[in-house]
Amino acid sequence: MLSFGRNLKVSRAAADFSLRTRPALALCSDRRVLRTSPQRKCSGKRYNVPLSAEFVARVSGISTMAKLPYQETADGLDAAFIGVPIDTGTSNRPGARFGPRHIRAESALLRSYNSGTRAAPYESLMVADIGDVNVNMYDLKDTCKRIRDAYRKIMATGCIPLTMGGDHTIAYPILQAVAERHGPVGLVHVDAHADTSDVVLGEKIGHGTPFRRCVEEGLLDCKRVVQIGLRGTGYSADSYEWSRVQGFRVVQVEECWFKSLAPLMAEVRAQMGSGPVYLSFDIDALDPGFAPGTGTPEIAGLTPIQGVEIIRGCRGLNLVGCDLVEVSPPYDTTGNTALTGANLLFEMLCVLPKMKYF
Ligand SMILES: [Mn+2]
Repeated sequence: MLSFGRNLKVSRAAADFSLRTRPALALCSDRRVLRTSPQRKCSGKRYNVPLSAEFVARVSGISTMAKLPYQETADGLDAAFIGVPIDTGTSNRPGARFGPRHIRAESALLRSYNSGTRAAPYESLMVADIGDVNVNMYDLKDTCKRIRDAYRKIMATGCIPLTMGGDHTIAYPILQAVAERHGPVGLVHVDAHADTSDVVLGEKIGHGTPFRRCVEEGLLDCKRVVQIGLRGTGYSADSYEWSRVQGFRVVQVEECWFKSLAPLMAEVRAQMGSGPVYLSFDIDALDPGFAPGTGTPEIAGLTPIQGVEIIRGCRGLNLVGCDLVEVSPPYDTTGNTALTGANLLFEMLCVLPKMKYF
């Protein structure tokens, strides 16, 4: 049994444990308490605390995001990691259905504190992994309905979802549920592609269309939408004209090359104001040299540093949901794309409202 948490007191006890090879249960004075709520009762903390690799081997245990506890619903949580394992909306290389489980596996390398920003997420918020949406691999429209229904329940609890994709189709039903709760939201959309096509191969639903559908349904506050990192070949001279006509700010990747994106994010924060904001981060925004494990890679993309700058630049915004999509493990031969995704999700957690910094 490895279900104990970490604080200074327990760390000392756990160090004793490792030296004396005493059973982990000895850390908990009351086994009945351990069975009901192992993390919190044992650590004596108010919040869930991931198992620390100082005392529990990274490779051990059931694979959850950041080695957090698993629970079935979002009840009682401030933020939840959740997987949406689909790639049936993908137009090119498949594999994103395996994204959540590979992000979880690589996330075993994450630690509790953000040494760059001094954010302490597990001293600030109640967080857990709530598993995956039960998708329909044979019917994308039914999958969208299932996603919307699942996120309605999450949003009803007040919990902020941190989603592991899955292809980018999922942003549409997620935003349906988010907007039901919050009204039209601002959107920070980081991507190589605008994902605003109307119809692809005669279909309205796919990973190239979610933000067109969102605009049609009034889910976005279009003056508070920014798309960052767009690039690659297009179908016409004015590939991003539709976005601009809606009122979106479009920041093509050429505007990002060789620069810190901190100044851009100051402008984005002014654009977003105090209203609710959703952050949608497609891993293909990063250059495929850094993140090759994705379905529709485009050369000359953002660096991981710029990706982190964008997310850290969202600190102070009224974030109501975040996703990290399009990690495709079959094309991720080293696991580093999934690892990058896991780190970016941790960075997202570290900028949520009510985060404490030490
Ligand atoms: Mn996308």
